[in-house]
Amino acid sequence: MDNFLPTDEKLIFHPKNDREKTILVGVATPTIKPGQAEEHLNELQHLAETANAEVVQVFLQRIQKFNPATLVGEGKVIEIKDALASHDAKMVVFDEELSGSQIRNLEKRLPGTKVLDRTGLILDIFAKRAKTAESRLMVEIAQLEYFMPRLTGAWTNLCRQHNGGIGTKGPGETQLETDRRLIRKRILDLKKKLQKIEEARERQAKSRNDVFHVGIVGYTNAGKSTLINRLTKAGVYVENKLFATLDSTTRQFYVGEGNSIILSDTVGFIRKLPHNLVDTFKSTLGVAAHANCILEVIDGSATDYQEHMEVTQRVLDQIIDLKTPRIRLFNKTEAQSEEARTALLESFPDVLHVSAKENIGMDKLKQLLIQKMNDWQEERLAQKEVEKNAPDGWVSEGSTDES
Ligand SMILES: Nc1nc2c(ncn2[C@@H]2O[C@H](COP(=O)(O)OP(=O)(O)OP(=O)(O)O)[C@@H](O)[C@H]2O)c(=O)[nH]1
Ligand SMILES: [Mg+2]
Repeated sequence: MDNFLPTDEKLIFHPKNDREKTILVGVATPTIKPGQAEEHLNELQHLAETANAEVVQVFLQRIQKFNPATLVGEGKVIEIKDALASHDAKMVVFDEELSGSQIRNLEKRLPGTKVLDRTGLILDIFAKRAKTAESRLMVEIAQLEYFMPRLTGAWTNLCRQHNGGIGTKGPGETQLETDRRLIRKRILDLKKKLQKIEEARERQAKSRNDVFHVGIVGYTNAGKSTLINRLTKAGVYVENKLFATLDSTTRQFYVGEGNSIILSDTVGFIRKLPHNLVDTFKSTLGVAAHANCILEVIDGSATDYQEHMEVTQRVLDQIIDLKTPRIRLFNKTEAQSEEARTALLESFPDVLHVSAKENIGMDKLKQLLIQKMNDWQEERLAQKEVEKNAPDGWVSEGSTDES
């Protein structure tokens, strides 16, 4: 069982293959603002290209409510089928999450087609990007949790025991139950291994307790890695693709007068990330959870930057103490029009505008970091003073190692 999903079988798009022709499908309900559905689909296209797919057609259906059987309406399924045939494509990706039965129904109506959703696509990218033992464990847990309720039809070709290929009938119920039991056990084993790594990370974080630690967070592609490279020459991989970074990188940033700050780059956030994925990735994001200050990078040139900020906030709510001091940056300022920049300045007068790529605003950022570091040092000194004067055995709330 050690290799339930052999490395290559974890990938839906195989890197060696030619780019796989793919059709994308988005659904806009009346609650979605005009333009928003198109932005979501653009992002899905970027994700598909990151996964090495060739997008041949994009559908957007406006509907009152989702069709429980196939998500989109019957007529749209027929249109998709015709489009798949005319492009000779064998893959369709939905922007919304599909249930196991929706995948089954769609595969029945679109024979010979791999049907997946945004999460499946993200997991595929994660599987390709995972480099360290820690991120490989996280990806495998997330994949198994995702595949378990979908263990049927095309998904079976991801499972070692069933090499039935695309569109073949799934295993019988008894076999499925056995598979699910084995997968649950595998997930538990992997989680135990991951916990050990997390504990080691926590010990490491505690051993660095004396140095001010800043976690760089933000939406995927905002420029987090470019920023850490700019500040520390970290040499982190940067690319105009989503999820370029999966493993966190930690570097020292010398700020003068014998002081250093620790900066950590983390995995980017994205909208519609299922809860279990955030949960699993808490380990990498744990780097941010232990930070003394959060540096949030926002792509100020993105038209949907506000949604990026909301998504970032929702993820942060789950992983950090909201009292943690925060610095916000609008990055890519040189790529914005004058009007867009002015509008941003009016709406967010306290947010710094920088360009990590063009080296704009870095001095101001450094000053701000030093200021936050000084505040933190002062607070620590005050805290130590309180502890020194406290009666024996009394420990104040803020003085535990977790702080
Ligand atoms: N125009 C412009 N592009 C930038 C700037 N900073 C970063 N980029 C570009 O934005 C893209 C993403 O940069 P990364 O640094 O990889 O972004 P990231 O936030 O680390 O992304 P993930 O690791 O995918 O979450 C790359 O093509 C960068 O060259 C900037 O200040 N201006
Ligand atoms: Mg990155």
